[in-house]
Amino acid sequence: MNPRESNRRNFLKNGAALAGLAMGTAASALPAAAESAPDIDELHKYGERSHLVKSVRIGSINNPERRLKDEPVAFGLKSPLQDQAGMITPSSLHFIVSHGYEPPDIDPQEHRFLIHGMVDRPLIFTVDELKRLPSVSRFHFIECHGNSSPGGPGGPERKSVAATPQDTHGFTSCSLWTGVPLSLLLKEAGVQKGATWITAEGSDASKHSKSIPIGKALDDALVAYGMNGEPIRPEQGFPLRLVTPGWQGINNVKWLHRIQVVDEPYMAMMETSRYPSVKLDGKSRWFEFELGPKSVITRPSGGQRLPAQGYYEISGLAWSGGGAIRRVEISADGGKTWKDAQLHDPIAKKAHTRFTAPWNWNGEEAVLQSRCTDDQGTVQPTVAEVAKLWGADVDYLRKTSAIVGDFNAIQPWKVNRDGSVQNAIF
Ligand SMILES: Nc1nc2c(c(=O)[nH]1)N[C@H]1C(S)=C(S)[C@@H](COP(=O)(O)O)O[C@H]1N2
Ligand SMILES: [Mo]
Repeated sequence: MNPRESNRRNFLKNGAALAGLAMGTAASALPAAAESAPDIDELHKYGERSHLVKSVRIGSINNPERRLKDEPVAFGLKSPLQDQAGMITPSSLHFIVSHGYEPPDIDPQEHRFLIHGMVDRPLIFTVDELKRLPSVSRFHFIECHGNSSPGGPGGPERKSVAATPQDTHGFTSCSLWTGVPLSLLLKEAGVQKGATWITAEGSDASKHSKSIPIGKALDDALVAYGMNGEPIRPEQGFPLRLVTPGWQGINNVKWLHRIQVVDEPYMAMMETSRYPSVKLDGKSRWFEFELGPKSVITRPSGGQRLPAQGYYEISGLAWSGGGAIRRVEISADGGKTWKDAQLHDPIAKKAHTRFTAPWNWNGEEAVLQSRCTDDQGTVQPTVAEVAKLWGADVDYLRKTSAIVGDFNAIQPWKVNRDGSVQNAIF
């Protein structure tokens, strides 16, 4: 039993003793309680939220019905976006997608990180050695490119009228990542002429591997050890993870132990057989990387109920793999008219940005939507525009059970006269 648990038990025991004594006079109970007081210091050494706050990740943990085809075990938990304040996801609520089920239990003292392949000087780092190198801290979202897809593993709850933002968009989260720029490590190793790709490999049971063009590795990729001010959580890749800002989640290799510099993509399992989206003509799209602009209103949103007419703040999150969010527009009339929302600091590149807008509900039916634009000028598409890209029609997207990768269409929430809010899907 760890000290914290044992303290909690003592605390409970003492609580029971106190309750028993309290049957006598209150005065005689007090000194007894003081004698066996719990170690309050111990109890508060690592903080916890209020026991009255219940928001949790939900999803499928090794559920055979929800597994991707041929997958031995799958682990996917969505983040409760509707309960989040600001733009940082609490580490304990960061979404999880892991193909090797449980996170490996890695001792950071034992862990080694290797850079090899087409380099002049292969390098091996301990975690402490990485921490001696020049570091950066940056806000970045990580998003599975299957997030908000109308088909695929998260499809059934995503398409329900009862869906919440967690159901529709819960495979994205944003953290302050701290680590060493991969470009610095590659410079140190000396990338050889002709090198065009890297492959990054994790030390989980499934040895998750991902091929990444060297341009990204030399641009803004990070070998991260910190997450929101503390070591990366085990579910997120403790002690090291690759962060590829703005790129599909699959590239952000957790429990990173090896980067090989190569001259071609390695056609690893996930990037070829599992993750590519199959288009209508039966062809897969391989090696897509950057995620487009996306936003979702988190309040009011599906599953909530407005208690009365009057003032509400519309609040939500917007993000883009292309850069920073420049603008978010809100419509409360099903897309007829749009008004600019206010963007809240920090507005970071390839990070969630919080937006808000005032709204007065007059008790009539309303459809709430948000539409974001990034600093490249790319505008979040309508579902009809996504369908067109896909070579399909909206009805196909509505019915498909396949993953529609990078699905970033505008999300509508319908407010009914009784104040209930539901997923208007599309
Ligand atoms: N080693 C390893 N890295 C991994 C994965 C994995 O299964 N193993 N899953 C990838 C996928 S598909 C996604 S979407 C992200 C999810 O990151 P998170 O679990 O920290 O949210 O991690 C990526 N990195
Ligand atoms: Mo993913």
